[in-house]
Amino acid sequence: RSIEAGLRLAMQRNELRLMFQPLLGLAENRVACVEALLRWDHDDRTISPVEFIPVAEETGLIVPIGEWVLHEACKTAASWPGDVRVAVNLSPVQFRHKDLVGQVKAALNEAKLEPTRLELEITESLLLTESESIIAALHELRGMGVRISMDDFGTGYSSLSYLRSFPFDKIKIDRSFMRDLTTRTDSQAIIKAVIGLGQSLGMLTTAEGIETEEQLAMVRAHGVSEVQGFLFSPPLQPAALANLLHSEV
Ligand code: G
Ligand code: G
Ligand code: MN
Ligand code: NA
Repeated sequence: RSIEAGLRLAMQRNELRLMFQPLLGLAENRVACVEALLRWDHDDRTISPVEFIPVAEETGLIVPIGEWVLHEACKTAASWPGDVRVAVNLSPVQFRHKDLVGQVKAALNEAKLEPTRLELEITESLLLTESESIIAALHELRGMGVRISMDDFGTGYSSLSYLRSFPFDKIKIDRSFMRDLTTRTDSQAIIKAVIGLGQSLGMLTTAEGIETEEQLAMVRAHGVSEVQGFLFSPPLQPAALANLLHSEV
């Protein structure tokens, strides 16, 4: 497959890069966290992770690619002003690799980044197996001070049980719930309940995919901690993100 062949060479050819999307903290009214999003520039086009992450997972290439993402994200965050955190998406396949915790430690050390400045985003599918070694790795990372977020919450099979298998720091509510927020009362009720659930469990909540002022007003009224979406900012080039952060200090 051509994607696989190209992906094998992508790192040595420097074809991978990160974009950075800021999350706005509503209480502070400033950037609370920035999500690193992988891009692959190949053959005159930019390939979305939606296309190549599945191939990277099947072939195991996600392990070295994920390691590169960790190092690059930590290095970039170390240059930002203030205490803004960086969020990195992790694939379940990276957890099956034995030394994920060691990779995270190495990335933090090399960048001289405090562990409390790193967030790791995992999806519900990681916890499908309820594997003890995965839960142990999550606890070890959290014990170091790294924050663990549940990404795309609400799209998996049994979301609520996962909240009992691990004490997440943050729940990111999937953007599919924002799409019809202003027209469907059931979506509103779900959002309100999930934000309340997060508050009861002592977890921060992020509303993903906020594109309109109406959506923002609604999630704000329900007490969401952070918003992410095109209304506040799309994913930015590293320099543009750094400018945004410097304009805040
Ligand atoms: O940025 P974009 O909307 O194209 O991202 C599409 C999907 O790819 C999202 O689900 C996002 O979580 C995932 N993704 C982006 N960057 C990374 C990454 O570095 N590692 C992994 N595993 N997934 C990523
Ligand atoms: O699955 P995950 O939440 O990691 O996916 C992040 C992806 O969501 C990024 O690739 C980003 O491009 C995309 N994204 C971010 N904000 C918005 C938004 O407001 N609307 C839509 N449709 N996508 C968004
Ligand atoms: Mn994410
Ligand atoms: Na998401």
